Amino acid sequence: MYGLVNKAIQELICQNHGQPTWDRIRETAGVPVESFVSMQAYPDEVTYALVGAASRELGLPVPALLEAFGQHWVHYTGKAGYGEIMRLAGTSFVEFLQELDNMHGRVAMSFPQLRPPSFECTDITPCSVRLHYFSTREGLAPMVLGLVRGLGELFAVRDLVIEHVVRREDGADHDELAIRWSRE
Ligand code: 1MF
Repeated sequence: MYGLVNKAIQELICQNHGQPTWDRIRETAGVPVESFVSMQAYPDEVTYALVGAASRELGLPVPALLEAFGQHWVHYTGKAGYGEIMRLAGTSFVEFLQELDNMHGRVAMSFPQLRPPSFECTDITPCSVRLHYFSTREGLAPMVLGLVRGLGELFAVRDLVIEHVVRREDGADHDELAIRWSRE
């Protein structure tokens, strides 16, 4: 994944636990890179190793870390200069979710090594949506939960509830999140 992802993980951990903890995590993960380059594509193994090492070092389950990371990603990319890409993608919470594939398409035009996931929205009502998540990668659905939570904050969605109702780890071909809220 692009270095931007690893940088965002680094920032989250440094913010919450400090530089010395991050240095230990990087070392346990066997990652020699001290500062990631945003526009450089790194092997996925680097990202998975960092998350695994953080889980052991902090005593937190991997899914909990991924969810926190997804939530952080929305705010991180907002301030890292991708706010414009994000704003182009929609003016409301559901509109944004519906535009995710187009947004990734725009990013992929400039960054050909991007392997974007794909999203589909069904069962849309004024206060709910079902989000289908298709990915070439495994185990990242908890991150998408966090991403949706972060977007909810961005769009000031009230009483957001997200349920992971269909799971690829149970043999389904993709993940599905049932999302509802009281008002936007
Ligand atoms: O393949 C990749 O490198 C990759 C990196 C990040 C693919 C996807 C993503 C973003 N995605 C990560 C979790 C899913 C991974 C998977 O299932 O394969 C999050 C997608 C997302 C979902 C909900 C709401 C917002 C989301 O992301 C917004 C977004 C997506 C991509 C970027 C920024 C915001 C992005 C921008 C520039 C990139 C890479 C990703 O590369 C750079 C970095 C710096 C300078 C130039 C290019």
